[in-house]
Amino acid sequence: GTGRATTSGTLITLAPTGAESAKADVPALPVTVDEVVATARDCEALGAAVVHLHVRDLDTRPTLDLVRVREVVAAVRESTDLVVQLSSGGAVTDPLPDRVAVLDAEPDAASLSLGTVNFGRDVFSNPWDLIVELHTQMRERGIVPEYEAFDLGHLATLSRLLDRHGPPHGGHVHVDLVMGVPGGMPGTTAALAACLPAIEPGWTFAATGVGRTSLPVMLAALSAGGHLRVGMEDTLTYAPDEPVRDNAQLVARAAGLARIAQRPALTTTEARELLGISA
Ligand code: KMH
Ligand code: ZN
Repeated sequence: GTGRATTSGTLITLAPTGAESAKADVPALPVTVDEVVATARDCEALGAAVVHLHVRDLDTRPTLDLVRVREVVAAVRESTDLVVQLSSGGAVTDPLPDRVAVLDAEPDAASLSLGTVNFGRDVFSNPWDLIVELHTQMRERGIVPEYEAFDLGHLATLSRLLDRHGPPHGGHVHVDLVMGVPGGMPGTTAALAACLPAIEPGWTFAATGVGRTSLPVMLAALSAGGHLRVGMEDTLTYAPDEPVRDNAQLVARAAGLARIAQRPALTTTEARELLGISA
């Protein structure tokens, strides 16, 4: 494709927690309801428009327990205007049916990973039938997917998915390139550029680079007309030998670079319009 949809602004998605880091190792990681709400509010004020949520239990471990997931969704909705996007990726150890069941919490949006990938020493399992199940359930329930590509081939899977199973709820296709996972595509400008021809006209894309690839991926995405995802799910080091202080520090840097690129952060209202989410 050539005519990727562009907007005058940058959609910034905050991924504050993830499922892979332990609170004991990263004390600044938001894991309680209050911590998640506080970081969501701070980051909304700095330019985040979407929050990508993984939920932790009272022992700070990742959980897909629906009571807990609903509690966090409600608390973030109560205190912010952010688009609430639940992870359907969960943790690498989560049973696939439990990852589908998070849709019962009725988020505005949910992530939808497009293929199985090695994830360090683990395997992040996303077989075709799961992809179709999540896509179909989201269509039926009025949840907007954010497709996640960890590798170039995942974009071909997205084209095949849409050909066979129709457009997502809201009609707009937004795909996040998750780069720099050990086992997925590298977090480099060259890899991002290699993805561009596979992004079809009318789609929008964001990119996030895990670990030290955060900054080069961010700059490459901005220069290519893409959007951004940042947060402590993906990045725990702000600069060499400097741990991330909090999510706000990462969102502030992303919003600053978006401003410099003359594509300032979209508001939550603009983000809903772009993603096809009704207010
Ligand atoms: N926790 C990773 C194995 C997603 O949220 O959709 C998968 C992940 C993707 O974070
Ligand atoms: Zn995630």
